[in-house]
Amino acid sequence: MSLRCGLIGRPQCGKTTVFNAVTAAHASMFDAAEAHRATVAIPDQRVQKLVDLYSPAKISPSTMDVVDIPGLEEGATTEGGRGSKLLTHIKEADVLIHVVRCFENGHGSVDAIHDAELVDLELMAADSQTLTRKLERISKRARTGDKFAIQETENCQRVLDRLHDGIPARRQGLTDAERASVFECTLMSLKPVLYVANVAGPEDMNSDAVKALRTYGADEGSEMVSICGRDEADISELPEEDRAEFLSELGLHELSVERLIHAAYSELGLVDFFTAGDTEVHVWTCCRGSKAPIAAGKIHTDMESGFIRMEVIAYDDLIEHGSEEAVAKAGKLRLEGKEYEIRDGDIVVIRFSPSR
Ligand SMILES: Nc1nc2c(ncn2[C@@H]2O[C@H](COP(=O)(O)OP(=O)(O)OP(=O)(O)O)[C@@H](O)[C@H]2O)c(=O)[nH]1
Ligand SMILES: [Mg+2]
Repeated sequence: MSLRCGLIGRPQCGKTTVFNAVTAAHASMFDAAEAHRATVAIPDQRVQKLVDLYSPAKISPSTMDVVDIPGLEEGATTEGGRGSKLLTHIKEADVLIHVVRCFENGHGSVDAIHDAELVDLELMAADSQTLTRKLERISKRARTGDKFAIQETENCQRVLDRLHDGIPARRQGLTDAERASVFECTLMSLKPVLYVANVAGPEDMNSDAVKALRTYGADEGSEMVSICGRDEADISELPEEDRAEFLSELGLHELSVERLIHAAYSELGLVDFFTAGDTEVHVWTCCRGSKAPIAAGKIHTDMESGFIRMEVIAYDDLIEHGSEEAVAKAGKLRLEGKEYEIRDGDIVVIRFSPSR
């Protein structure tokens, strides 16, 4: 399952430009009403090393679906706004990549925080409608004295009140009970956010606007990356062998897609592990701290339900010793049980009893 990223932001903040920089999809900036969508392989240098070792017939990297969601202007999400398609895209996303304009253009001066807050207002307006509908539904049951409905009503009402005070749900410090009560509403202002400061050039990578946005993000525990959208979109069109040189001219070591992915993984607490052999090298993604059966379930549900044990080699050990046999000889092939927490870079073989 791909990591689903939704690009949001004020009109003309550079969403489509960043989309092109990240996906090399060459989307037109002029069909502003259309959502653009692309799937990109998540770059991971370890995969190439594994491919060199195993010479697999097939390579399956982790992938990321990126959607450039247009039109989050004022009023877009309110009843009658042209918002329902837009909202579906946002609701489907695992993480919202919020692009904030940190370059000057004809649309007024740079005010990163103000712009970010305006986008949040739209998300909150939609969330407020969703919560109000839920409250209408359950308050009838609450009036009959249904204890569960009374509790749900109180929880949802508290979240709604704070939305009306202008606090996005992800900044509300929700209790577990509140979180559970609003779960089915898929609140947009509760989605994890990764901020992208879209700057004009490398000299602006640490501008005042960028610093302000970083602090704003840090207040809610969100990551921020700066991207020279326009330059990096140009670079993504170059042949692969030429990219590094132009990137280093911008003072960058990694493509924007790599920087974004690192930030998204850290924000969402994700890790990658591998299955590797001569048929396939496959990258799997799961939450940091997942127990072995849950991780195995990413590969196949039978592997979770019938989990027996996991044979694990750490990526660094494999590279150091050069083969699975050599790792085993060095005593570094581990047998792990149900309580093992998967680590980033584990190369695993699952032993399980298949269901009948
Ligand atoms: N200087 C500079 N201009 C940029 C940058 N990124 C985008 N632009 C310009 O800003 C304008 C808008 O860029 P888009 O990528 O179309 O912005 P958008 O958010 O997709 O716009 P809408 O879809 O219409 O809301 C274009 O003229 C871009 O060339 C950047 O990093 N630096
Ligand atoms: Mg656009």
